[in-house]
Amino acid sequence: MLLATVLLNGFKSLVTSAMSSNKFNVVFVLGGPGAGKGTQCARIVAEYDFVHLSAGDLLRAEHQRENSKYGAIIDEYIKDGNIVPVAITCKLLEQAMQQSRSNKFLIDGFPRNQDNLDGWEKEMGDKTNILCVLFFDCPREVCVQRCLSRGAAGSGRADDNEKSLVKRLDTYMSCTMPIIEYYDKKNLVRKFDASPPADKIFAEVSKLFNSL
Ligand code: UP5
Ligand code: MG
Repeated sequence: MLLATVLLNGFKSLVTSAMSSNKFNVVFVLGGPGAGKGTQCARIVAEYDFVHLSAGDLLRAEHQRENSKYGAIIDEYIKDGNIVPVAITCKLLEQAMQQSRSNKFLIDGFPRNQDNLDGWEKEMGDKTNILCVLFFDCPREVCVQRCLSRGAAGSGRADDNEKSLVKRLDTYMSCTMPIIEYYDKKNLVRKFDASPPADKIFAEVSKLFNSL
């Protein structure tokens, strides 16, 4: 109990000093496909003063934008469950951050490999404070079931099918887990069991955000 209080106070002071600068404040949100990153982010922004930026949504919107020079490449990467080159994703994220009036962001689904991490640190490292990394830990079969159900319900996503999901999950395990481990070594990761109902997960997430 005492240790938990000490850790929470340490975390609070870390966050307070990080937030006091003029930089963008960022919470990264990671977890497997269908882990519930978007669902939890929607709930967080409804109650707390953060703006939600989903890297996947930004890429899908760019793919659909008329005359986008990246449309074809994004389509190819997403369908194959691969990770789009960081220059494209980072540019979209930075644009969205600059256009927002906020300086507190939930960045959902990024960084998901070493290329993303290197590109982010090079372009955005000096302009941002990373407050923490939310990690929604979800069993593989639950991830698959959620994405397939969403696809069957008409999500329209090119990657909500069995073939893409095999690749998405492999990419997550081989490329994204090492990034989560990298941040864990920096003591920035806050892990949540992503299998219970969304309300129950959010009750845990709220405890963290109430302390920010
Ligand atoms: N659901 C959610 N929570 C639930 C719960 N607790 N109990 C029961 N059901 C729950 O949820 C998925 C589904 O599950 C929904 O139907 C929801 O109602 C239900 P969601 O909140 O959408 O989960 P999320 O983790 O956001 O799943 P998503 O499919 O969006 O995760 P991905 O990481 O696969 O998708 P993303 O959009 O981030 O990326 C897609 C692709 O874009 C990547 O594979 C990659 O090719 C590309 N990409 C990049 O290249 N670079 C990037 O930086 C980002 C993406
Ligand atoms: Mg999502």
